Amino acid sequence: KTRQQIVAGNWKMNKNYGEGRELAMEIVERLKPSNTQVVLCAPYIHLQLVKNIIKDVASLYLGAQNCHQEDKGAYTGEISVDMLKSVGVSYVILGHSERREYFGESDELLAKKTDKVLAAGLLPIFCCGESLDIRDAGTHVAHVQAQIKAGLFHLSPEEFQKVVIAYEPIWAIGTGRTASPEQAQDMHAAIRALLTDQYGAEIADATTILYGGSVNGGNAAVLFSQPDVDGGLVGGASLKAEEFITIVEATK
Ligand code: G2H
Repeated sequence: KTRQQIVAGNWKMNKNYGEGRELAMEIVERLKPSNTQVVLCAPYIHLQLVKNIIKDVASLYLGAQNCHQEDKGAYTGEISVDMLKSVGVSYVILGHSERREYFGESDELLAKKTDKVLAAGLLPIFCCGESLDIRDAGTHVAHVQAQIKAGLFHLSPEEFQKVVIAYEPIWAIGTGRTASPEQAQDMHAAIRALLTDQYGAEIADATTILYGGSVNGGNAAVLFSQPDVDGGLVGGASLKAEEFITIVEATK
């Protein structure tokens, strides 16, 4: 594929400091050079350590799982984009369904966070996806398109070109139930069609759209072979170096 392929490991709230160090070191050992960008989205306290471990590997990037929408100030417990940038973060996951559901993140808030990430020169991995109820009602395409419009379509074309989109059907997250390759492809094509309407074919064709939701070493190759699937956002299977590398090697 000509588009940039990306595999991002979303460690979520897993791995203590020592375990995180071991995982990052094993990934560095096992990773073979390729054009696929591999992003390690570690918990905040691991970021500097992971950066030190991966810094000499050209295809490895550091990612955060969230950020705050303000520059700085009295926001106890929060982390700013400037802090992330200062330890070498490149990518920031925004709007993961777990953040939307458990932390009440709205489309409006995510639009603000997107602006902050881009203003800092970082790259958003903007998550979207529907619940099982919405899938069953048949309104999933409209739902996902509405999330993208609300979170991203205030961006200029120059800004939007920096965005990576991750489609993660909520019913496939951590459940072992993956979207079929056809279901993933259909949604990715619908997203790209929406991007074409808003930003034109050239930008839409160059946008990396990741699939997420129970991606593993066994299903990655068939998912990533779909024409509009440009890699994955991987949770559980990113916690084991060998399986994560198998998933990275499934990109072409
Ligand atoms: C979806 C994914 C990573 P998992 O949340 O963002 O997690 O691969 O465990 O379903």
